[in-house]
Amino acid sequence: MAIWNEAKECMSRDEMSALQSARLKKIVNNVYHNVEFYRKKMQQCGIEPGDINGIEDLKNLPFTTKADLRDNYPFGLFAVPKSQIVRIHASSGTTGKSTVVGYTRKDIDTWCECVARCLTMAGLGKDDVIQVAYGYGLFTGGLGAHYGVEHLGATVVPMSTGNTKKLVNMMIDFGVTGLMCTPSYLMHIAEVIEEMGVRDQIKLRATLNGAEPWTEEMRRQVEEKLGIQAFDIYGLSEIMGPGVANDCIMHSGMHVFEDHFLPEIIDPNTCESLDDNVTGELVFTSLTKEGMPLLRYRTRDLTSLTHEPCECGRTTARLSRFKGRSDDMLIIRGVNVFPSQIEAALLSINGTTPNYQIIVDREGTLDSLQVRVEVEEKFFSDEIRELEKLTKQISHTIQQAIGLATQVKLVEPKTIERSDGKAKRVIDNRKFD
Ligand code: DLL
Repeated sequence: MAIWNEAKECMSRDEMSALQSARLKKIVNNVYHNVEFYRKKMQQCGIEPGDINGIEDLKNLPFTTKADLRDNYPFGLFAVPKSQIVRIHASSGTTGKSTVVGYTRKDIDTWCECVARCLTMAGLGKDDVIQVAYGYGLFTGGLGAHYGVEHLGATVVPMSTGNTKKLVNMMIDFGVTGLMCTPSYLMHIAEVIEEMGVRDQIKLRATLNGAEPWTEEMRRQVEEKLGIQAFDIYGLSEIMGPGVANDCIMHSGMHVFEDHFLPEIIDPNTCESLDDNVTGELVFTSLTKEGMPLLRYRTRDLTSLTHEPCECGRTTARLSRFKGRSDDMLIIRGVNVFPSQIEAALLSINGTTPNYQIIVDREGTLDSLQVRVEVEEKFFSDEIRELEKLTKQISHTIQQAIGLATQVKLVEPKTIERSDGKAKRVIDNRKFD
């Protein structure tokens, strides 16, 4: 099995810690002297760069949040003069100002290398033809993936999102073997391939899917549908974009490129560090970023870490599949519910598809939860009894998973709106003001 950068992906834990410590000291010194925001924050905490001697001192550094990025809009957190910034990306979010990220030439090179590592993990190489069907533009998905494919030396087909039939036709005509898009768009592409009856004409082998949470069950379904291997790719604009972590052929967690991004898991309420294999909020410190290095950035993503070496030979820490984001968590009748729990429950049942929507309403003071899910066509042609049996089975399984009674509505295939970017799974009609 090929590894893109064996020296960095397979080093011993001691070597990795030494590298991270040296890089951390450098980055802390850099932000202290070049970013007023960090200098003030560190002064408020009574810390000077000389107090940070290695990763064991990480816990003394202040956190950074999305609000800090917004408050310093647009360029307040840049650590280099604007003349050294060669690219800007931004994410809009649902409220307020965009969060803006700037990259130097070296940052772009690092990003390309990280994406090339991800593609290599998925078994792709320079002989492959890879379609990028993430959105191109301010979103990091399209351009981030694009330049990574070029760096690998493979052939990139910059599809962006939108015309799915054209994408499928080109997949056939160009002999496409790799595809990068969101998991929900991959499901839609699989449906279109089925509708067009061209499954036996595609040469697709591997897909890299991320930018939104998805479950193991969804991965298995889509792999089976297309006869491919689907890999989970993680990233966020504030830290880099796609390519912060990726899962390997063992599919037992996403390897973090720890030589560039130092991960921690904290309790989101107390901010205390948590041990390996305990779920909490993922926090990253940039170790090599020049344009906009961040200290202890709170991602809001909920997952756990392990430092056990992987059977693939890589020694880098791995993240477990994401449970969701702390701000995705719904509180329904006082119970904490993550959409991923509902997805996993749904897809454990034969005949359901990963096309679903969660609708939360409030009647008087009582919250109600409805799950609309598409089921295979045959249930609608079968006797009504079959449909009722399946509805009952699904509500029972969801209730077991989340501890709440749920109204389940089975709908016919292609009733729920498809997305070519991040899917909108939850419609929360409650008013909180
Ligand atoms: O979504 C970057 C990206 C593009 C990653 C393409 C992978 C592929 P943002 O728009 O800043 O950046 O959103 C980042 O998306 O904090 C997670 O909540 C979520 N996310 C990204 N990848 C995954 C994944 C891009 N594999 C936010 N699993 C992150 C679960 C993911 N959630």
